[in-house]
Amino acid sequence: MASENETSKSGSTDNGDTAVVRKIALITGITGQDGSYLTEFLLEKGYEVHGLIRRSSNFNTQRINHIYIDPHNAHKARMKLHYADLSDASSLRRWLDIILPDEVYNLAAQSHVAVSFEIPDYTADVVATGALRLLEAVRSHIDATGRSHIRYYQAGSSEMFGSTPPPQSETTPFHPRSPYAASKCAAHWYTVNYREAYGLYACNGILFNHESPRRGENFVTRKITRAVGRIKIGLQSKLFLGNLQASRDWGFAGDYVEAMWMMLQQEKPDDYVVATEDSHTVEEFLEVAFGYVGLNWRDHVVIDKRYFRPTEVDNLKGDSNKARTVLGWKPKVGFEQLVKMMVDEDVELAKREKVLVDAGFMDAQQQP
Ligand code: NDP
Ligand code: GDR
Repeated sequence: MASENETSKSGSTDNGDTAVVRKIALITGITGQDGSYLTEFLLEKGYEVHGLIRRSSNFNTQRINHIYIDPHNAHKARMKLHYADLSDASSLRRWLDIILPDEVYNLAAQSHVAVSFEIPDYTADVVATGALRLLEAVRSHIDATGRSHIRYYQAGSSEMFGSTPPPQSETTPFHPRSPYAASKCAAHWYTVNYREAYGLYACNGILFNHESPRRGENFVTRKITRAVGRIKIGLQSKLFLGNLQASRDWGFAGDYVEAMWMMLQQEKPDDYVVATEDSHTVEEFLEVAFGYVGLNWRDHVVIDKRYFRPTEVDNLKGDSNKARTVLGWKPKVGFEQLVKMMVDEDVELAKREKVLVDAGFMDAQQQP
């Protein structure tokens, strides 16, 4: 049976199946945490999903390998990957013309706040100008093809609120505190401008921090849960961290990608804050994560000044009333459940590493 995003076409394919016209999504940043959850979510809804990946000297598709089907199996493979880069405008336009997507999700970014102080120029090029390049590619693609039904999602961030005190909603002024956050503000306003200037169906999701077992290992939550797993299994003893007093509104990435999709299903495009409305300090995260496996974080954590930022964002806590009432979205996973989910997975991962270390295939310092 066709799902809500498929339309059955009369006739049959070479292998006798009924042909189906599917909605097509194009995702930048498909190899990232959110890209992987969004792809699973859209495949489940019956979409054909195309992801843009950038060239890397190592394979960078670990988060989506489990859903990858060799394209030679053409009738089974509904996720397809293509080389492109947000710094390369012509590649973006070319893939739009070939893929003909119904929905475009711009998730690609140099997404690490601390790293953006080290590579500000590159961060602005990818996060701010990259979003502009993609918006312009969509606009010119529509001009050339008349495909005006195309919808665009921009991955905005609670970092844009920066030093403005909580609770933060769609009407809260931005005060960015890093090159990353300032670049996300630019991307936000480019998106608003393309909506107003060209009538593009374009939405900004202003998402508060969201985590998962697939979170990059240099974000604080995953850094902590990786260390908890490795300390518990005996592969590590110390964890070096920076500011423990910052508060974040942490949700589960799997819940948040659903909100992205919901934004693009509305009659009119708009901007939405997505948040749990519950905030905790890094120290509270440590308490729950270490406590869950019977450890005391104070025995292991060492404060290292290198992890402090030139300007910090002290306190983020969202007001997601609009998303809850208009989209009907709400988070399913709470703070403690999220921490425990991540610790459980990372204890299992550390056990597998231990097997490799014991067999001499891996150094205890090394992480696969
Ligand atoms: P990740 O860092 O996990 O993923 C970023 C993705 O962008 C990766 O696929 C990466 O590719 C890709 N990428 C980086 N640079 C380029 C480039 N120049 N061209 C093309 N692709 C590129 O981020 P998340 O999944 O956590 O976040 C998704 C988006 O949401 C980001 O824009 C982030 O800034 C934003 N966001 C995230 C929040 C969160 O809490 N997770 C909260 C609010 C906003 P590769 O795998 O090769 O590195
Ligand atoms: P954030 O996430 O900056 O909120 O950006 P991160 O996990 O990096 O930092 C959260 C808080 O923890 C403090 N901290 C440390 N952070 C890191 N990374 N490493 C440490 O050792 C450490 N010690 C303390 C930080 O100072 C900060 O206060 C994330 C990213 O996903 C962005 O892309 C996204 O836009 C925002 O969330 C919303």
